[in-house]
Amino acid sequence: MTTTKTTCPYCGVGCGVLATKIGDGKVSVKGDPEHPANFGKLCSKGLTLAETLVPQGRLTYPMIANERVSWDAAIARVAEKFATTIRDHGPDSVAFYVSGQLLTEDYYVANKLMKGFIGSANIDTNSRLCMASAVAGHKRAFGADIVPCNYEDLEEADLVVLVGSNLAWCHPILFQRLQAAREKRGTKLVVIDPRRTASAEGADLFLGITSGSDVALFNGLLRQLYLRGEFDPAFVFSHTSGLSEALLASREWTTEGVAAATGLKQTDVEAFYALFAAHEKIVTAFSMGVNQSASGTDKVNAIINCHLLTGRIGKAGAGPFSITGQPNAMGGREVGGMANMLAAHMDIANPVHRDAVQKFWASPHIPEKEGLKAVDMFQAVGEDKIKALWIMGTNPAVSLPDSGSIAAALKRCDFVVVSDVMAQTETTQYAHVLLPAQGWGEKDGTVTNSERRISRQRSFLAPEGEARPDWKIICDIAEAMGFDGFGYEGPAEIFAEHVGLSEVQNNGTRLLNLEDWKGQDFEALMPTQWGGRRPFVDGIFQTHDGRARFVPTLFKPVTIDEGKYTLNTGRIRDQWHTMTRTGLVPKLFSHRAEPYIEISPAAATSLGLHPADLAEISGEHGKSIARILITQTVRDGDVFQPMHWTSQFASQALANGNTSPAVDPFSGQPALKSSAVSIAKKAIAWHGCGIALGPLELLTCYWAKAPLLEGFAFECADEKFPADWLAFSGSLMSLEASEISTVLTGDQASFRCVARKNGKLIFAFFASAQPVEVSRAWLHQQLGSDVQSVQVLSGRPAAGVLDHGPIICSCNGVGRNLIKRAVYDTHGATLSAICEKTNAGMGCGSCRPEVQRIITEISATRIAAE
Ligand SMILES: Nc1nc2c(c(=O)[nH]1)N[C@H]1C(S)=C(S)[C@@H](COP(=O)(O)OP(=O)(O)OC[C@H]3O[C@@H](n4cnc5c(=O)[nH]c(N)nc54)[C@H](O)[C@@H]3O)O[C@H]1N2
Ligand SMILES: Nc1nc2c(c(=O)[nH]1)N[C@H]1C(S)=C(S)[C@@H](COP(=O)(O)OP(=O)(O)OC[C@H]3O[C@@H](n4cnc5c(=O)[nH]c(N)nc54)[C@H](O)[C@@H]3O)O[C@H]1N2
Ligand code: SF4
Ligand SMILES: [Mo]
Repeated sequence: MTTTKTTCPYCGVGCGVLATKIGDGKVSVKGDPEHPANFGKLCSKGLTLAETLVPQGRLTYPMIANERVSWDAAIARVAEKFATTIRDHGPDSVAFYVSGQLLTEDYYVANKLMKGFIGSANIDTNSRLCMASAVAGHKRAFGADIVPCNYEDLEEADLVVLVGSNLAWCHPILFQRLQAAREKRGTKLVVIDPRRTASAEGADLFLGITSGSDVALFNGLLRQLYLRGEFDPAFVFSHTSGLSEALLASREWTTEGVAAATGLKQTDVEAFYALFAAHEKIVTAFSMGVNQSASGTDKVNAIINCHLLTGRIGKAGAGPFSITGQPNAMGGREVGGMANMLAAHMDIANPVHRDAVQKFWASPHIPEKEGLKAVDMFQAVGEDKIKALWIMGTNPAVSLPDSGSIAAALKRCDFVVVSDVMAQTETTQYAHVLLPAQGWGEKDGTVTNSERRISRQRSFLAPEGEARPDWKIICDIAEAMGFDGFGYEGPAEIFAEHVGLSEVQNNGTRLLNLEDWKGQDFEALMPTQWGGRRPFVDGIFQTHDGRARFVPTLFKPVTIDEGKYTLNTGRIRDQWHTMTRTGLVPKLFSHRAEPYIEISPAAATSLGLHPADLAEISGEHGKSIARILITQTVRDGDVFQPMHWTSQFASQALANGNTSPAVDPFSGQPALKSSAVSIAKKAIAWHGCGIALGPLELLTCYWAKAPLLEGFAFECADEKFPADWLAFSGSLMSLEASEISTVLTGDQASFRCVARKNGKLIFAFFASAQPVEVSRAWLHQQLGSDVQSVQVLSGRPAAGVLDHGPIICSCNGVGRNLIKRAVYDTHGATLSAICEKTNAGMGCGSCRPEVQRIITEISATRIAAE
């Protein structure tokens, strides 16, 4: 058995993974105890990586117009079409749309090809939807895109402020490090989010602000700190400039005004300001609730301003910490893979930089102006200004705002090339040419995590079918277009070139200098941070005068018309983006199996919505359908819809069908967290749910499906009753049954059907006029078993057997009811005791905040009752 040290391909924590082949082509995966990001731990997504290493659904050979072709033919076709388009319409008539999930080497050559050889800056990336505001904010304040913090800072801080970050679900291993530190040294935690997320469970202060009002809150903080003299005059004097302008911009933000703008209680605002004033070591960690906003860049700078004023930067346990989303969001920025960057932190606008990069590449061109940013790029595609588009490692038909217009643009485009690991995605369906890329475990290269740590992703599997590494595909096409400089042997050579470029024209002017990597054995690279242990430790920034800049920031409220709701979107604990990989893992559906939308009790009442109703969510241009989840965790005017579901798993669930393409003026990042939508109850005659072995196609009605170990679980609903329930059930069954039992009650309004084959349960279906009340977690486990049909027809376990209820812990399959019972049974039990007793939270630990919430809720009702 050989074990390979590699890095998790999901989030920006960048956990080290040990992958071992255990025979039969199977792989086992565990956390690398030596990796400094995770010290051996993995979250639910990392732990189930092995289950994604399956041939199912993979794109295994190149295709042109949906026909299998050879690599030579595919490469020739793409090269020829790009070359003729450039010849006929100029270099700006083509574009690449790439991804923070590419490796640094892939990204490097894609950028080199577009900027140096095609001669356009039309290369942008899904990082535009993710990190662009942080990048713009860093550049405005520090003169360069530098994240000044390390993970240990979260452990060394006395106060951690999470702004627009659901760290518990989106960066679970970092959250666990923070929780461990809190237990050890009592770190205070403030969470600022319009939703009371899992990250807010157990926080010292939760600020449930109005969507988009962060600038007001931090401008008010700046003003208060200044007025109270709680700042570091020596640091401000020696290392910054622009304070007076920033203070001027924040002068109107009295605590009262802040309370009004943010919808917070004045006492809560004051409590936050007092906490911030009282602690020296403060980390403000921020993520998409900050970046994905029409004032995203100002939000970033409003936060940084407060750290500059107090000199809380470049010190242990202190700093503004932008948490990156994708595994290589940071690496992509290092190689300049965005339309407004050059490479190696050099600037398009700087002629010296342009000249240096062009010489280094020995390239025929170097663009003098920025290219199109993601939203504008797709608009240009829709307007036929971009005629050839190559998409790599991202699924824009799902993930860009106003996805209807993205689909229309792709449909209209003359030539769409898609490199992906999967054959069928919302985006691959528009491809004229499909290029099979190697996935995680096959490909080889480097990624950089949120704390600037470069780690290796190493290959330990033979590629599936004819899949090739992304860098190789890009280089082959570059060569076929007649360009020199792409004849690399492998990623090591590309990485070495990237290292070399980081030194060009540097002389200490750019912190991104990779000289320490020079001459190192690529195979043996250890996870190492660039920029040293602590950027800005000397108070020197990368502006021309070495001073950091205060930026005056402007509060722009999110305005939503009367009667509409603010659509907030984001992530759930166990799914990754558009589900192309986590969608292969049954366990990862046990926590949330159906697209849903969170709404407050008051809003639900005013809309006549009841628990588990279906709602129609309508944006300016689109519509989606989701199950209603009534919860106190969202504000009355807000709804929250996960971004994950696609047409692979539900009939009409694209959250981005409803989002608006409005962008931040500085970063071009879309405001994905605050679109105006209408919500209405969907008129439904009947609701259904069930399980089925074998493939499942539900075409005619509302549906959602989730994979089980074998077969699927499904939900469905329709406006009209089917003519014949038995015939309808039969249409869902893909296996021939040997025994069918049914119960029909109440004048057709309620129907239950169970089918077996050779004594095994192969199908169950429940329908009724109201949302179906059966124990799903129990039902899902019965598929393929020899459970009695009468028991299944009852929809729940036998009397005396506990119905686990909805699954909270997906690692160990522990449901809510079991946890509740344990809490009732043991008055005053601690989180650890409940976890040990129920086995919840004993796998990856990501569900512990939810277990804690159950304990807290029950304790609260107990206290009320006592
Ligand atoms: N499980 C899981 N983890 C992931 C991913 C995944 O798909 N699944 N994706 C990865 C990627 S690429 C990214 S970018 C990260 C994202 O990580 P996060 O940014 O933590 O995740 P999100 O759920 O997008 O949004 C965070 C929070 O912002 C809040 N928010 C919305 N509007 C505002 C606002 O105006 N102000 C404030 N203060 N908060 C607001 C939302 O309510 C939400 O709780 O996660 C990474 N990790
Ligand atoms: N409404 C809303 N929309 C959002 C967000 C939000 O919070 N709300 N968040 C935004 C953010 S922060 C992000 S990062 C984006 C993410 O959105 P996307 O990037 O569109 O989502 P993924 O599902 O990660 O898409 C990755 C694609 O690359 C493929 N792939 C995986 N590995 C490889 C590889 O090695 N090579 C190649 N060539 N392909 C590969 C996968 O099969 C998949 O099709 O979504 C954005 N969209
Ligand atoms: S926290 Fe989870 S998803 Fe993120 S890198 Fe670690 S194991 Fe992977
Ligand atoms: Mo992201």
